[in-house]
Amino acid sequence: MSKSYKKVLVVLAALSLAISNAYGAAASAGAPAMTADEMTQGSKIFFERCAGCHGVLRKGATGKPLTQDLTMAKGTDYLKAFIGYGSPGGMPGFQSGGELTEKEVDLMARYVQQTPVAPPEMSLKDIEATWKVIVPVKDRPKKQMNNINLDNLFSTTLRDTGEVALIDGDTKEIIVRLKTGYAVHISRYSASGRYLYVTGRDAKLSLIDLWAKVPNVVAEVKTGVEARSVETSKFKGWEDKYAISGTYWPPQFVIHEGDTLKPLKVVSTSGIASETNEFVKEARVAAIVASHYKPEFMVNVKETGKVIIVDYSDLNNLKTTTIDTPRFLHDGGFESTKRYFMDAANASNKIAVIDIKENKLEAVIDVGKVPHPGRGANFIDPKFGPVWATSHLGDDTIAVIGTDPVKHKKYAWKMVRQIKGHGAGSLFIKSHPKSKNLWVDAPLNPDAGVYQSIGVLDINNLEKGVTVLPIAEWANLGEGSKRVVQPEYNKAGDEVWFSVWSGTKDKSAIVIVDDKTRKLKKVITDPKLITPTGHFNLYNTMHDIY
Ligand code: DHE
Repeated sequence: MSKSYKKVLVVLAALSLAISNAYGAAASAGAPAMTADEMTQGSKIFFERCAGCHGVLRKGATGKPLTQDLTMAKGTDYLKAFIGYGSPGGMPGFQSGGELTEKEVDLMARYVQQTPVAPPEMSLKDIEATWKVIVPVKDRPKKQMNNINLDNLFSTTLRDTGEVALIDGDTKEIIVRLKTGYAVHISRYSASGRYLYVTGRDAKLSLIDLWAKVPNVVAEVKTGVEARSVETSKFKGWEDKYAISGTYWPPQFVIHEGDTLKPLKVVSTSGIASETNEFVKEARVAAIVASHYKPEFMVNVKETGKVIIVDYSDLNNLKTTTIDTPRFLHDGGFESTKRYFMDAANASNKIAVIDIKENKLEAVIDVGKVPHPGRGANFIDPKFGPVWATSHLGDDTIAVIGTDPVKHKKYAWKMVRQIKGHGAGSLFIKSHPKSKNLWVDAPLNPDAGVYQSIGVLDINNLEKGVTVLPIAEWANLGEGSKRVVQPEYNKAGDEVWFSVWSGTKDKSAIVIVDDKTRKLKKVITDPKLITPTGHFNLYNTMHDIY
């Protein structure tokens, strides 16, 4: 267990103890009894499994609110069934999926009936105190010291070991596994392609130098207690200059020096929500994208429904533009010209389109239930021209949205097709400019036949419907949940990579499919390839190709 994660647990344990001591055995009057040990365990499980969707203060976003008035009214038995077996709306079954035991489910059903407690804030000084440069810039190589074809490098999340595996996209060999944050979440590359930034759920941000003989972690910083996002400055002249990290807790974003991670600026995101005009303390930072047009970052603030456009050209006189959108912004990406940010307000079932050239809201489009695009998929629809697509967590549809206001004006910012994927519980959809395929996963579907497979559609014949490929079966792994997650292309756009994600004690794999033939090309297995989830091709991620 990493030091910083231990620190998080110590903070959470201290908070639980404080509650227990303050309230006796049970944290809250009327709530089921819990011992101090159970509260500590509950805090740990809640942080690892629940806070991401329901929020630290449990006010809800992607997941339903779990405030005490609501949970106590439902009662322990109802909550146990819900936590254990999930719901068709996207709540995973933690017992049926093997993540929690029956005893832990019982504990969590009681835990969520206690009063939620806010973890501490973190100032620039607090963040700076966690900052560590492991290899100073002056001691780093002046040129690439390895023979890796970096453009085709993949950084694969090994979720539960808190590592990333760097995989050579040409040879399919694992080059190295590197320790990063706990329950590592996403990887992003610097605009030159030299550096890789990885954030853990514990808000530990790691900087990896890809030019080193064997790529290594050269700096680290802890930006908060919980995080999901990181991005880097991509505008011409600002390559590798800054990184930006967003945290769920504290609700804020931090701008860092690109090659050292030194924290330079912290900006709070708590504030007044769009639509309700009410103050939201826990206004979490979800996806962040970087403009290719201007020195700007687009920061999604989930609960307030605001996109904060941050001009990073002058950090002392920071200019921001705040755009109101529907609430509960989560993930999103650019359409093919990169002028419009297609942004999922997931709990509002809408996509907000932000014009990042004019810095204004261009359109809001109703789509299916709980859109979850990842960064989405761009392709040329034979009838509607350039389009961007999202799949959904809450239903089995794929929304296809026209994105060309110049040559296909009448289709622009309209859902021009709503087609069937292969099941609800989808998280990611992907295509590539050189491909005729649209790939869609469904890792959170309750049916193993669905979550262990992938759906693929022919872009030129979308009416034909989805073809389902049994990716997990192809991996031939034996026992395990084997959720198939996140299609990702190689640089050439002729291979698609999928993770087959099982538990920590099971075998997992990466399955590579030939994009043209849709046939199995390679299965990467390794005893150390534990819980692979996201994977990020350097060239495609850096250039926002998807
Ligand atoms: Fe993610 C992206 C948040 C659960 C794999 N995830 C994101 C982003 C956010 C987010 C805000 C966008 C980052 C960006 O672009 O800057 N994810 C959350 C959650 O809050 C949630 C729902 C619950 C939680 O507790 O974390 C959650 N995510 C998961 C998973 O369970 C997944 C499937 C497996 C894992 O590794 O944890 C998962 N999330 C991913 C991946 C991306 C991602 C692979 C990047 C997609 C991309 O194409 O860029």
